[in-house]
Amino acid sequence: MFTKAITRTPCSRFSQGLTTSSLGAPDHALMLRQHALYLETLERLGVKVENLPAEEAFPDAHFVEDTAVVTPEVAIITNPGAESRRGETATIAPVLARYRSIEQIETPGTVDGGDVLMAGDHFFIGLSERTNPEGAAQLGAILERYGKSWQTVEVAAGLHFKSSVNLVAEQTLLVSEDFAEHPALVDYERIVLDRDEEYAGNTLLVNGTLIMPAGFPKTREKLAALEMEIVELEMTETRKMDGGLTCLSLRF
Ligand code: CIR
Repeated sequence: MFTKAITRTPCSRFSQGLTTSSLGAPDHALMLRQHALYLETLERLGVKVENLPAEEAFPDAHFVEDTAVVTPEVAIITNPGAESRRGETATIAPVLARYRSIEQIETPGTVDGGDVLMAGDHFFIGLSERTNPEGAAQLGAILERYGKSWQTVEVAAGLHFKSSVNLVAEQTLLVSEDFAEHPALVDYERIVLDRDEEYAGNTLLVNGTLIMPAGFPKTREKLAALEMEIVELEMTETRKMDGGLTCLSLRF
């Protein structure tokens, strides 16, 4: 059960953040409306949201998920893989320190929280352009000290591991075709996304409800088999900046 989430208002320069998408320039006013609905949805699901003020110096800073890995016992501040995002952790660490003891990933290790999937006491750490083997090893060593197990998984396509693989029930993963038969994931039930709906893979499980991006009917039908409440949110503006539902919050 998540009781808390940390989020951040997208800054006015958010369209200058990093992106590989060719979906066009995002609209700030629409982004703020979509972000507000996201916060409202979390609150409705029993999560107390602490929304931090926009950070004009860091246009990707509302993707707070990348700045930390939060377990029930500890918050591990990451060292984001993109140089332009390194400074984002400075304002997150003091907030998390109110709730958890703090650990830190150090250079030359890099980790983005978007590469880290918590499945109970087991952690998948994606190796990507943002998360390097040194960062994964540091994170794994910290997790072990708190009684957790972990493994690395190569991220072939997409920005982060959670662009392709997410937990939608205790033992069920929503995965892209690339990960459908991945040996690291075979102990889980797997729901496989259609190629043309891969963006919907970034679905967020919050207290028994699935929050998914709006406009992916085939994925919605597959998820309906889980017999859980499903909420669809418009994610068009976040998607233009390579982000998804999980990126916009730290939940614990
Ligand atoms: C970036 O490229 O870093 C941002 N524009 C998007 C980060 C998305 N974060 C995530 O998937 N956890």
